[in-house]
Amino acid sequence: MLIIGELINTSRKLIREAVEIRDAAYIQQVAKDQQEAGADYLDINCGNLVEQELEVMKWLVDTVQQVSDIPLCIDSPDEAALQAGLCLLNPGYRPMINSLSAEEKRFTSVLPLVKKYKAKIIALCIDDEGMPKTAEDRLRIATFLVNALEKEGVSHKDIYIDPLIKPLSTGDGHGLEVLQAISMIREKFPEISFTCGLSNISYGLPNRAVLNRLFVVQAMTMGMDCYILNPTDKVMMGTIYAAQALLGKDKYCSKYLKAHRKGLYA
Ligand code: THG
Repeated sequence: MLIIGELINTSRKLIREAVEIRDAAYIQQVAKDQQEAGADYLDINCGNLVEQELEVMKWLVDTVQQVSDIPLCIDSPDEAALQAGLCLLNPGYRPMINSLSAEEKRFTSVLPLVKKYKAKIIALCIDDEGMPKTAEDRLRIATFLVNALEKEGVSHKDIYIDPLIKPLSTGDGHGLEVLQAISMIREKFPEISFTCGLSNISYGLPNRAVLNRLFVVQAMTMGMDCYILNPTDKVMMGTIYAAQALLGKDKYCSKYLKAHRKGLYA
């Protein structure tokens, strides 16, 4: 299981305010909190600051790297912002790029960055026809993505397919479609990974935490092995450590026990 900490995102009010006054100490505290909570990567996203995105991306990467040595996941809809963040990263680890998709323009513009930075790549199940509707749509788009990336020399092990989670509030089938898609794609490509922005599932509904917590386990049961989420949520982290052990992915329950000793979950 790989955890990508989602908290450094300017769509969050506190982060946006800290960015506006360039409050490095606050950003650095959020980075340290996520690292101590067990994050493997830190997502860096300022995509909603369109005009200033490049400058803010550089500042965030620089600010975070002063206090944290875990790998960064550079998250932007804009290729220039991805490049601006990637070129500042500490050498010595494989960064993650979030993301490319099967949209022709997006695929061709982000692919050179994947190669240049030897990055792990999150590949979104979206193509020029738009958002996927069914599990079959997701399988078709994922198949295109994995084959196209493989042709360009990207190893299956470095591909993280994001099946694209849509809010359950906008369609009764939006949970099940994703669960079916994970299982179908996993069967076809046993070596790839999956990731997703988990909290999309509960958008627009009350008591979001219970939906997020159950969906985490359902998706893991189908083969999800990486999440973009808030790692300081100890109840969520406990659910993940427990599910991992129960699914036979944690030899001698050692990760479960270690995280327990460190007090990482409730
Ligand atoms: N897939 C991929 N990348 C992604 C997403 C995805 N990156 C961005 C996003 N989705 C995941 N990251 C976040 C970061 C913060 C929040 C949600 C997702 C968050 N949301 C608050 C909430 O849900 O209540 C609202 C914001 C606030 O706090 O004001 O915190 O799907 N590949």
